[in-house]
Amino acid sequence: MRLESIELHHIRMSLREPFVTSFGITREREAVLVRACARGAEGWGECVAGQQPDFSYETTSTVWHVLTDFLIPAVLAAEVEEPQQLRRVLDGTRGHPMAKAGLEAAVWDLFAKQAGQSLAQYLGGKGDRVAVGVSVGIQESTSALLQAVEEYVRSGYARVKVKIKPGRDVEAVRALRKAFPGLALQVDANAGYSLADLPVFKVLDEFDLAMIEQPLGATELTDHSRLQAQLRTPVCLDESIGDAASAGAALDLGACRIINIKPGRVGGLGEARRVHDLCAQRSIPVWCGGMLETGIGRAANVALATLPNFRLPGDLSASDRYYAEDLIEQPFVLNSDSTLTVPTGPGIGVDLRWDRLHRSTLRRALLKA
Ligand code: NPQ
Ligand code: MG
Repeated sequence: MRLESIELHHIRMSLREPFVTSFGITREREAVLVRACARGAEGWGECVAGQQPDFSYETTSTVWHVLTDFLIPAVLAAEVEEPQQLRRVLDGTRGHPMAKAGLEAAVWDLFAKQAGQSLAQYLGGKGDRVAVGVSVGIQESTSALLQAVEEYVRSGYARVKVKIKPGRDVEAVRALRKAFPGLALQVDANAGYSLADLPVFKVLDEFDLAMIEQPLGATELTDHSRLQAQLRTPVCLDESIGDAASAGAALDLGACRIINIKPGRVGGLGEARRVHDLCAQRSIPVWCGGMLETGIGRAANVALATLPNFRLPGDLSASDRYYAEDLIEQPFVLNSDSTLTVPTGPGIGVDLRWDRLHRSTLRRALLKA
């Protein structure tokens, strides 16, 4: 089958509140949505690169450039019989995993719809709910953090991840652990520390955290293995894992005991499933990360998280965690057991709100075969 057209929408959405991490502050979320059309059906995907090259080197501008000039022309010229075949076409371009993942996701959605299956089924997942948690940004003060976490716990999140950065770590986590003794709690440093900060991690190691996510630089696999060797708490890698090969290397080195899987970071749902399968073979639990997705990207993540080795709660919060008005008809709502319900309709199983999409759109492009 040949794809007939691919459309891009560069959007900007207002976040309910700014999201602060060790790399910066995000007030509004930009993203590029991809629509792939063939034989009267359409699929949607979301490129999760942000406005700045901070979490990764990609931005909405690099995604736009690489998609319109290289990836989309290559895909429109190719015969595609199943989404896994896209890899060969996309690998003609080096890097740019978030651009590739958004395009690939649109094709997965399209093929699942044509097969009359939900994306979860089509990927080989099982179950009607996935366990979720919430990611809480760095707050003004420890008391503001306690209050924010209190509200999320009250609204039903059974697992809380808090962002840390140098100088905003030990005191905050100590206060949280004291206020919420039994809470499943974990921290995410977004690569903000170095091995010289070992004393900080030694203190954090005493707070019974579920994991410490990406403490050191993205390329510092060796230092992560030195750190993990000195901690009881599992290290989880996020930014360091770019594909199944780097996941294998990290595990060979003992750099982590848990892996966070984000389709955007590893170049697509196909590669995400390969990282999942590799970790399953090695008895390493995985969970699905989040990138402040709209309902489109969130729905694909929820489908992915139905694979069996997603054994820990994902950063797959309800739509209203980030957005007052999500882009989809059926926003994701938190169930009382700290889960989201997996959509059962064909493909990603959610429908776009065109009125909201139009209001959020900064620019559009349409490429035809
Ligand atoms: C993480 N996400 O796990 C990321 C970091 C993150 C939910 O904690 C714009 C683009 C803003 C990408 C904010 C969560 C972002 C972003 C945070 C990624 O490390
Ligand atoms: Mg992270």
